[in-house]
Amino acid sequence: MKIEKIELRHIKMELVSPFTTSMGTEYDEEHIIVRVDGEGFTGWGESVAEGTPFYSYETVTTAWHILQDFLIPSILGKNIQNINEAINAYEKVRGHNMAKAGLEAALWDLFAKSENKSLSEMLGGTKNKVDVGVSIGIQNFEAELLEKIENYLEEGYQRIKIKIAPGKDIQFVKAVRKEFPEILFQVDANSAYELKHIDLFKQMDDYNLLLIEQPLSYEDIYNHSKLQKELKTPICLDESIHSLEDTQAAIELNSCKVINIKPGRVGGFTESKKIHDYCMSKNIPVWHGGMLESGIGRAGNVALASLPNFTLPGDISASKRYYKQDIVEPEFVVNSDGTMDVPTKPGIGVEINYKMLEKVTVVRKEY
Ligand code: OSB
Ligand code: MG
Repeated sequence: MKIEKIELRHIKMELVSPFTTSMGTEYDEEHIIVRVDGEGFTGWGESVAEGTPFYSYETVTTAWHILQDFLIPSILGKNIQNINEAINAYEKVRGHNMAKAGLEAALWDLFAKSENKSLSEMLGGTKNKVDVGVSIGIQNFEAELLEKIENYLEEGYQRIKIKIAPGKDIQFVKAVRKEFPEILFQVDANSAYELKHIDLFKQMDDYNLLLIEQPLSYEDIYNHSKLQKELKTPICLDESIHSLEDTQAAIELNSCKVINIKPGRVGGFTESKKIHDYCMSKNIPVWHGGMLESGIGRAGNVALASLPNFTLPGDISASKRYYKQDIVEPEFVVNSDGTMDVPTKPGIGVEINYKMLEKVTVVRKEY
């Protein structure tokens, strides 16, 4: 496949409602859309680096720099036989996983389209529907949260995740469990706590949580192993896992019992598949995280989540849960049974809504 042209777009999309986590409040989401053209085919990917370096050290600006000055020059104009050849071309670049994952996603779409296969098929997916959940930001009042949950459950979501932060945690957990004793329910701390908060997490053991996501520091594996030893509830790592090696360390040390996979955080679908396969061999369930993606990134997430060891519902929600209008057609919807259909058309399996894409583009550059 001759890589003839690459385009980057810095996009900014307004969220339907502000999203508050222990890291702050987001009103709109900035990402980079990567387009790769070759031999009459067009591939699309999304880099999930955000406007701020709060979830990850990467930002739209650092990802743009790494893409423009290192990743794109390593493959542009070259003849690339497969994805691994592309990855090898930029293997000297350390870190910057979100920049890498955006480009790799566009290449997967390009190769899948050229082979007339769906992305799910290319990745080794085995499911035609994936189980989905919803991630709800921190609310000011319990009543607001309960109402939101009620509405999402009515839409079919199979699992509720709430964000927590010190002072906004156990009382919300109690209120949700009281109102909804049976639902699949989990919390995400986004690294807001320390080992000294262990009693709080022990209290959470009484509320039948599916898991506690990333309670401690964003690079930590060791302290999570100390915390997990004291808890019945499974810990799930998100921020701390950047690679297969991190996954192996976390599982060997019993730092968690579940892994959240986000292709952006681990550098692409190739590394995601390795983590998925390793976890499967160790009987560790995985689920697909989310980064408030547009439909372009979401399409890739749904395809990846169709692999067999994604056994817990993902943070993969309908387009309308995030944005008034998505930049793909058809938009992603949740079925009443809490599943989402895996696209079957070639590549990402959805069309680009160019009018919307143009509308949300802040900067566009061609290489
Ligand atoms: O920690 O899972 C997270 C969004 C941005 C950054 C980090 C996280 C999240 C979410 C949203 O929880 C999940 C989604 O896309 O629905
Ligand atoms: Mg998380």
